Amino acid sequence: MGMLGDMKVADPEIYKAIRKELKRQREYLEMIPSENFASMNVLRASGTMLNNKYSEGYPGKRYYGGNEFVDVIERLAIERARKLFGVPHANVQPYSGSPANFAVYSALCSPGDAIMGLNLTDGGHLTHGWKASITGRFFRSVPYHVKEDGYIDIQEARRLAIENRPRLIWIGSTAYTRELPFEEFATIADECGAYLVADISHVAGLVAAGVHKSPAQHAHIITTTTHKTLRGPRGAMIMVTEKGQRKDPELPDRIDKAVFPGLQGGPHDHTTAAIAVALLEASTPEFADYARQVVKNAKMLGEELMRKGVKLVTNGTDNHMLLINLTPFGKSRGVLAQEALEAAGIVANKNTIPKEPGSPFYPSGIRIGTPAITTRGMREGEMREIAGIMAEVLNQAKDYELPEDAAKREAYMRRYRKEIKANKAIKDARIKTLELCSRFPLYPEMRL
Ligand code: DSN
Repeated sequence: MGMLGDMKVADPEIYKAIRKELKRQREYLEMIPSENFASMNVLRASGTMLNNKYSEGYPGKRYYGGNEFVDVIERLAIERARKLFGVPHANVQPYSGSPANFAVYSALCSPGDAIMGLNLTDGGHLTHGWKASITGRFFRSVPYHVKEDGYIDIQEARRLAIENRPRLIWIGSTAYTRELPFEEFATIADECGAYLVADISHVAGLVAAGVHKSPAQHAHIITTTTHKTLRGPRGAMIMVTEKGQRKDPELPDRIDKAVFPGLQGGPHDHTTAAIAVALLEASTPEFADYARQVVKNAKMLGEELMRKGVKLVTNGTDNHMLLINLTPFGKSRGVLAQEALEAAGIVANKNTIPKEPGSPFYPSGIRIGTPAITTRGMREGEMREIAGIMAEVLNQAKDYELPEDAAKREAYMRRYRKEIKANKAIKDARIKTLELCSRFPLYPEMRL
């Protein structure tokens, strides 16, 4: 019997949707930089009966009985996180990245405190103080930006930090393609007495493999999701560094209390087990090879795209991600390009670019990444092929222009989708992406 047992009979609707999703993942090039394909063992661990347990508290100090084996699992996850990232304290219970970040605020800040993070449309994350996030409403958010060349404006950040004396400074991003300047931000935070929190959600796998600088010597706290380049289950961790402990010996305890009972109830023990499995995998030489290849692939993809006239923010990448600026490339914008790419079998996401002339919902960029396609085994040769396909698709979409009048946009999109699906070059591109996917089978051993 397959992974889903008798679900085909017991719940045919969900069974069918899961089957279709597996087929979609197998037959599309997954290029959203925050997504990846977890190993079978990570999926197996997160699909266990650990789902059934309540374990409020921490190993050895639980509010429920029956946690003998959950304690073993959580201790292993903590130990592996500490070793992999070189930190003295790890909390593996946050449900995901946003609650992890909010737990950090709740451990360190009071409502109204000044906080700083990279502005969302410059590549920062919602939870780093964006106005639509609760973090931009509960705290006095002072965003810093990137410069004209797309690199973080360290001088502006320093000036703002000295003027505003923030309690907490974030260094991290969702759409920044260059190495994060941990050291420079540590100097700024130290100068103004702030806590420096490195949110390495995107690059955690690269940091673990030594392919991206580690923040462990520079930040006081590190947060990360576990499912992006780290290739684990959907979850998150908060780590306190030695520097953090020196600044405040109570910090580990304050973080733990902020997660539980401050913000969360019972940890998701099945996720904790899967995090532990992923951390063990991430400590292997094979994973280091994988992470190196992720970056090589992103660099190659970027070079090839630029050779074909596609403009990239910062003209390239140091990590797993590329940010395409569509403004010089015809009239098409993120939403149109995303749909055209998907019709051709490439899943990417529309994204804001620095000095965004549109809005977060109708942005001017496309964000792509190589973590998932590298997990499938693709290398530089395939990146050249993909760059060719992408450039052709973007070319097909480039003369379409979203109406200024928001009321006309829905009808326009319906017409656009029809035309794009009927477009010969896009149909040809779809044949090529299907062929590429079939050369690099995903989860070949998985039976549903
Ligand atoms: N959704 C994540 C990303 O795509 O980067 C951030 O929360």
